[in-house]
Amino acid sequence: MKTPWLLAALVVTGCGSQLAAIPRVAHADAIEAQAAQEVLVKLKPGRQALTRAARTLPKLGWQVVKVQGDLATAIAKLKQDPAVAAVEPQRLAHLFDQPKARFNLAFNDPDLPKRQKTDERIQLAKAWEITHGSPDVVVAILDTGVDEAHPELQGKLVPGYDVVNDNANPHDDHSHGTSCAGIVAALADNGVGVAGMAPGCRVMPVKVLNKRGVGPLEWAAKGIVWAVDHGARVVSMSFGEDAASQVLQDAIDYARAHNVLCIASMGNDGEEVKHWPACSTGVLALGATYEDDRPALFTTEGSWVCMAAPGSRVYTISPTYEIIDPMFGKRDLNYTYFSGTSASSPVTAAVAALVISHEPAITEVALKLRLRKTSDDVGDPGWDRQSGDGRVNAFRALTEKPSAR
Ligand SMILES: [Ca+2]
Ligand SMILES: [Ca+2]
Repeated sequence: MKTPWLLAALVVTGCGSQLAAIPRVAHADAIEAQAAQEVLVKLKPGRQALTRAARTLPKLGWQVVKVQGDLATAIAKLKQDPAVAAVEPQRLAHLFDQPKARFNLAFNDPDLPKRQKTDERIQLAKAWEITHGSPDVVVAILDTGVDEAHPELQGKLVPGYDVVNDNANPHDDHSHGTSCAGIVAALADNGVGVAGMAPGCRVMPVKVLNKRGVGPLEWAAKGIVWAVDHGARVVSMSFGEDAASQVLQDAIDYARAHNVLCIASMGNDGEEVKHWPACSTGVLALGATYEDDRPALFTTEGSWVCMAAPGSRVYTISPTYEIIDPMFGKRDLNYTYFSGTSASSPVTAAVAALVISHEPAITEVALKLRLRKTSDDVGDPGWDRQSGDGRVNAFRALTEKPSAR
């Protein structure tokens, strides 16, 4: 409800017996309706007050006059009155509308600005005005597991599976999987750290890679089937093998037959190298872009790339315990900047999860098309070998429904 504070001021500053008839506490709508039939009149010095005055502003020389009939006619008539110096309609002041949501105004997570450039590229704040994601929509992260005790994953995980050790505890002994999971669904609005890009959705951790980040494709195939059978709508795979695999293709076909979208990273070779599942039929293969939207120089290129997503310095979570990588040394604790096409897959998985939250009935085929055709063209004009159709755009994916071309 707009507050007509100017009218309230008039009631207070006005004085004299004429005010007695005006209710002190009137319904705001009544005051607004009354104002529509009032005119403010300023008299020339020394002129007599108009007898019709309902109220006065004596120190300013103004009167409030009630008008019968058409306001414009009354104002025109008053303007011709030689005693009148000025006349204007009673106008309503109102509080300004709340400012439009700016960058990440929605949540209080203090480190969200560390992802600002990325989020702005994919129009995430505008997408969040439509949906933060539904807890019913589950993204399977097929990776090295997760730090299930991470404060930013509390309430954000559904039960997962450790294919490597064949148990129900997909604990992350590498860090890669935790960072991917955080990109999708890190806890929002808890006053710490970051927020996932689909913070209302949930993650299913499926460990298919060991602590060195390696695993036979049999594990990946088993992981895909397990994720599909346990309710995932999206499978994000930030890994690859350099040879074609029929068992992997069969698992992907199984996912697609169950309306589950499979997303895979192209790789970080900086040249054309075939990896599977990126090359597998029916997979959404993702290249990476820098924060300024250039296709990343490190991204693996090829005719099979479908689209791209931010994959440079994406701020996310990392395990709360120490992990020493034999190649890269000590991993960052709790939070980290995460780069590579490994980031592009979960970014896109999060956007896909937002779209499914908004349109639960969307098919895997339609979703793939939607993500591709609502992306923003980057790099060389049109489809190109680094970024495919373009860089994912969360807001456009939620609001545009392009037809098949
Ligand atoms: Ca947070
Ligand atoms: Ca392009």
